[in-house]
Amino acid sequence: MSLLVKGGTVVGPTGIRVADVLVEGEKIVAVLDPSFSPTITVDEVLDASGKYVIPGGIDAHTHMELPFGGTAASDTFDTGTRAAAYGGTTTIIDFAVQRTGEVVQDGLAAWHAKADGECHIDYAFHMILGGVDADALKAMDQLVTDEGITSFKLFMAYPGVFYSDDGQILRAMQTARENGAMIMMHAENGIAIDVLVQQALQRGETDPIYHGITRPAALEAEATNRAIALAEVAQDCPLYIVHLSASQALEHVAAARDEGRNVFAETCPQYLYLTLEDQLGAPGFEGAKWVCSTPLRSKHEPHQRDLWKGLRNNDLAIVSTDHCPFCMKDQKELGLGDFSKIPNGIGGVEHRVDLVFQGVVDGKLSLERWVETIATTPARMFGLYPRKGIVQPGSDADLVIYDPNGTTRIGVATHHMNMDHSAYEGVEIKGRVGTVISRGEVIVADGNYHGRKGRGKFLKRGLSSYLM
Ligand code: DUC
Ligand code: ZN
Ligand code: ZN
Repeated sequence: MSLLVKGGTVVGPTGIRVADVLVEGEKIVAVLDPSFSPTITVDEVLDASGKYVIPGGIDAHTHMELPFGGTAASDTFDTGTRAAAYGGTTTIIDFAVQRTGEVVQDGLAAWHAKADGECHIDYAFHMILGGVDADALKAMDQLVTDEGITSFKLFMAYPGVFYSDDGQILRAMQTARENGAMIMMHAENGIAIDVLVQQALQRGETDPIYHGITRPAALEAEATNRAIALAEVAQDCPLYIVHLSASQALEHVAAARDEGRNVFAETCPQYLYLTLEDQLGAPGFEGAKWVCSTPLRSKHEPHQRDLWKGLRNNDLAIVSTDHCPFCMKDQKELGLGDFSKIPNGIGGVEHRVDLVFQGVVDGKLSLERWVETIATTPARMFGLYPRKGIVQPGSDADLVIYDPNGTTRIGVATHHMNMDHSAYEGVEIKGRVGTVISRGEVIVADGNYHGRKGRGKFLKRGLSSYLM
C-alpha cells in the first residue's frame, strides 16, 4: 500500500516547507518537492494543501488503568489510545508500576497484560519504582538491556504509596548513571505536604481547593532542587522532572541547564491554561475535576507566563498530559468532604496537540517548537528517534494533517476519553486534527474513526539521544 500526502506544509523541528510525503507500507520513503510527485503512481493520494503535515504526537506521560487513590484511572488502554488517536497522538509512553514489595518484572508483566492486544496506537513503557532495593536496582539493568524500558520514575511525594527517600533516590540515580537510563522525578516534598494536609483537615478545610493550597510551589521547588542536587552527586545522572507547574521549580531546572547539566523537564496543558482559583476553586465539589499533582497554580503569580517562556527556550523540553482520568461519579466523589481522598488526576490525552497549537495561535510558541515539544523531543528524550517524531525517509509513517483554519470545541459531549466531564469544557481551539496516519494506515479522517483495537505495537526503546 502506498500513499502520497500531497501539497501540505511539512513542519519539523528545524523548519517548514511545502512538500509531498510518500509512504510505502508502514514507512515514509521520501519527502519530495511537489514538482517531482506527478510522476509517481500511488494507491491513495491525500490532499493536504493549506494544512500542516506534522509527525504524529508522542505523549510521554500517561496512566491508563492506573490503580490509584482507592480506584483506577478510568481509561483503559483501549479507550485511552483510541481517544489519543482522535487527538493526533500516535504513540504513548505509559507508566508500568512496581508497587512497594512487588518484583519489578512482575509489575512490568502486569502492564504488558493490560495493554497487549488493546492499543489503537503504538505504545511504550516507563517503569515506576515504588520500592528501590537491591533487587529493584538489578532489575533496572535488566529492563534497560532486555525489555526496552530505559526510564524510571521515582516519587518524592506520596509517602506510604510510591515514595522513595533520598537514599533510595541516590542509589537509583547511581544505577541509572551506569546503565544510561533516565530518572524521571515526581518532585514534591511529600513528607511536608502530608503535614499541611493534616493541619488543613483539622481546621475543617475540606474543599478541593485545599488540595492546591497544601501543595505550595515552594515544596515543588524544594524537591526539584533536591533532585537536581542528588543527580549531581550521582555523576550528573540524566534527570527529567515530570509535570513541572511552578515558576520556582523551573528556575532550578533553568539554572542546572545553564551549567550544562543533564537536567530536563516537561510541563502539561493543565498548567499552561488552568488555575488554582478558576478551576480548583470552583464552587462546591466542582473543583475535584482538577485535583492533580503537582497542583494547578495561582493565577495571581506568573507561572503560566514562565512555563510558556520555558517552552520557548527549551528549559521545558516537552508537553505531556499526565493523562490520569477519573470520573466524578464514584471516583472523584470518594473525596466528598475530604479533599485528600479525591483521586489525583486529569484526563487530557485527546487534547494535547490542539492545546499546544493554541499557543502558536496566541503567539507564544513557534510552529517548529509546537512540533518539537509534542513529538520530536519526546522521541529523542526517550529513545524512539528517528523511528518516531520526525517526517523524514526511514521513519514510521505516523503523520497528522492538521488544519490551522479548523476549529476544535472541547467538551464531554464530543470527546472520546472515558470521562464523565472534561477538564477543558467549552474551550475552543483555532485548529483541528484532520487526518491521522499511524504506520501508514489512516486511522482518523474528518472526525471518523478507521483504526482498531490491537493494531498498536509495543515499542522497545533505546537510550535517550540527549545522554551525555
Ligand atoms: N499525579 C497525578 O495527578 N495523577 C497520577 C500520579 C501523579 O503523580
Ligand atoms: Zn507524578
Ligand atoms: Zn503521572
